[in-house]
Amino acid sequence: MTVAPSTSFDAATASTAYRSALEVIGAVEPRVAAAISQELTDQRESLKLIASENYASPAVLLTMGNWFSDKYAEGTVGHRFYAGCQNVDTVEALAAEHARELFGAPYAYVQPHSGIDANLVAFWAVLAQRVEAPALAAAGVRHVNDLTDADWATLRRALGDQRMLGMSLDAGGHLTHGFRPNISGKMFEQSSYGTDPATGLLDYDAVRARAREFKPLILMAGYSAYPRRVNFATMREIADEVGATLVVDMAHFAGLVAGKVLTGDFDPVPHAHVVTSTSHKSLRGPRGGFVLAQPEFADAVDRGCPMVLGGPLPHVMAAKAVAFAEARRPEFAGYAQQVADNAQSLAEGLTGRGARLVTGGTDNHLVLVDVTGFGLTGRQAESALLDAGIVTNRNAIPADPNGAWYTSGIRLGTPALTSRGFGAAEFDRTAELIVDVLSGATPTATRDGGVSQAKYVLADGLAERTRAATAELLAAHPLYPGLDLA
Ligand code: DSN
Repeated sequence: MTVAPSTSFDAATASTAYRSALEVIGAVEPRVAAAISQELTDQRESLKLIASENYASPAVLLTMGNWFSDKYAEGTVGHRFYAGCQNVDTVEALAAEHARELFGAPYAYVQPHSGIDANLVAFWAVLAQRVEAPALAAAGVRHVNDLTDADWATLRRALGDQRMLGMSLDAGGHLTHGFRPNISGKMFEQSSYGTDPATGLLDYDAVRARAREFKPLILMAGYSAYPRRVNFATMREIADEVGATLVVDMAHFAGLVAGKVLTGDFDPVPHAHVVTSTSHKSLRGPRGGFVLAQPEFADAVDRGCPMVLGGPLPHVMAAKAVAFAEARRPEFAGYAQQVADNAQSLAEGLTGRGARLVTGGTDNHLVLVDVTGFGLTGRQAESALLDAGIVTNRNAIPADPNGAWYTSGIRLGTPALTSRGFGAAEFDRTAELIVDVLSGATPTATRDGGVSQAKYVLADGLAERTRAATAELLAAHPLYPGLDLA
């Protein structure tokens, strides 16, 4: 069973709503109204395989365009620093309630604006709970403002002297897990665990050995380009053994957790001290973040605003409530299972046609293709596929010979096209088209006789033929069918 957002709304009503909205917008700045319309056309016409993107329902999207956007609401439900937050309280409480119920979590904080914000909230909550609180207790005070200057200087040094162990970037980890281009890399001394060079799979013994040696405050799990499940029960055992706090970033696979595809040891919520996520991606909600926590971290997480967040976005919290309510419906589990099944079909379609996948396959929503077998860099593969109407993104693979810019991989995800109603047959056809394009792309020579990492030529007519084939697939599974802006 596939469940597209298109099946869950009344097309005539949504068309009226959007036509009216565009008329109102167009009366002020017609170019913006035109760009909004064009974006729908472009999304309808592209074969979107970006693993982190999806299509939210009209109910989610419409919830974001209203006067909640105008309200400031620093603080928490019932405890705001501004008057007049009664309706914001309603939607924030609803979003948190739905999140707790959806994920079986004791506590949910729905204010983060994005995934990086959710991670920062989590990291500061761990620092507050594990480093600051004991320092305040030792000094016999309740608040940092009550510390002597000398104690405060000591605490600041202690806060800046903590360690995080996370998955390496080329194994599929994320920049916000302690890497230098992100502020988390400046907050923590970071070390990484990778994957087994032979299999590409996480090696839990190696993670344990590294954790014993490095003794991190935070053991970070989660990924943006690892195509397999992670055993969070084992990660928690490792964290407990070395006295670390387990933080799991489930942004990519939250939809599979919500839809009960990832359960037991593979569901992070019962095992992690703190779980962070985005609400879009496989969860199919609005752009935003949220945090789930065990009770001992709840108060510290609640201080996310003003610790690291600006005023919450009430219109987005309202949309989170709508999206979480959608994800609590039984049909969302069908959608999530289809996302995973489709990833299997895509993986089998690719390997059956000679492509090499990192880890040899998938058991989540994404596959990572090593394109060096086609004689291409990730950048060439990404561009060649785009020429042919297939939207992907290049990604490093473990021990990538082409570095983080050109890379040697492309990452493909199934959440968006599954929302359009694609099933196994469509993903097998998609695999065929991808292999055709990659096989028909040839890197060009550089002036000095080398091989370009960026430029390539496509076989005659290949882009046009592939575009025609993708158009056929997309026409059979229209995005938001019946939604008519004209
Ligand atoms: N940008 C997201 C992704 O594509 O995975 C993660 O931050």
